[in-house]
Amino acid sequence: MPQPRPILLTGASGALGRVITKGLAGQGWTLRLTDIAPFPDELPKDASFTRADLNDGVTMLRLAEGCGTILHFGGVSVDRPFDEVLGPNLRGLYHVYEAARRERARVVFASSNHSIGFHERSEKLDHDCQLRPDSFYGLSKVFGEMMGRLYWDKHGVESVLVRIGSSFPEPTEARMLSTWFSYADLVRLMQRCVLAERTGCAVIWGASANSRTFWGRDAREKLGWAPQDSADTYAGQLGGKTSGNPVIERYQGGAYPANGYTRETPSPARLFEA
Ligand code: 15L
Repeated sequence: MPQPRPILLTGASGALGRVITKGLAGQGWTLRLTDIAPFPDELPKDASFTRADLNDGVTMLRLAEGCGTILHFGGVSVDRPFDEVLGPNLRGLYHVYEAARRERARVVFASSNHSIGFHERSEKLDHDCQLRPDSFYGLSKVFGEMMGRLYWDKHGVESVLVRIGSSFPEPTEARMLSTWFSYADLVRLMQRCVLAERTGCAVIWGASANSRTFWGRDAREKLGWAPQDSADTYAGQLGGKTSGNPVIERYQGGAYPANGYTRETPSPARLFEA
């Protein structure tokens, strides 16, 4: 059996990076971990860690040498001003894709629901819906998804673009009854992303099997993945846990669309305005 090619994981020291490291350790893969922050856990036997900035393209190329998959979870992961997002999420992403092109590696990109966050909660979206970012952070995820598209169309670099909902140990408010993505479902998805024969450029809704979901069709069959957990069991305790802010409650992205919002607060009569 040929040795599987190593996996490069960016953002390894972040919450999801740590979960993925733990989930993929001990399964026969060599893990190359990187982050701008130190790795806070004990390093698994089959992993190495390099502290690096995504802005450093030379180091990213070196880290990706020989890798078959790059799980790209690095960069700014919350709503921040444009200047803070620019380096890690745009230039850094370019470095990741250039490395993938050179190594003929597949990229799994941690996109976000904030790439479509200005869709109304009453809408049910498929993977090919219009992108409607709700923040500069969300806009950087749109950029990332389009980067994946460009590198597939132009260079045949495969991407799995995972629009992550809310990946936390458990849902904590009513919106997450729709958006929650359990850690176990996330890890199982990563395993399929690494193992799948062919993915092309695929969009996946990164959410558990929540019956209140905002999201419909995607490319999961291609990966052989289906979520097994659900936020439904939390409905009784979280159903009433809403914000009271009409902008937050109107849009799928929750607090992000409302942050810095300067349009008139919507009245019910305007709820379905395009
Ligand atoms: C995200 O993209 C963020 O990384 C995370 O902190 C949450 O805000 C999540 O989206 C969400 O929408 O719940």
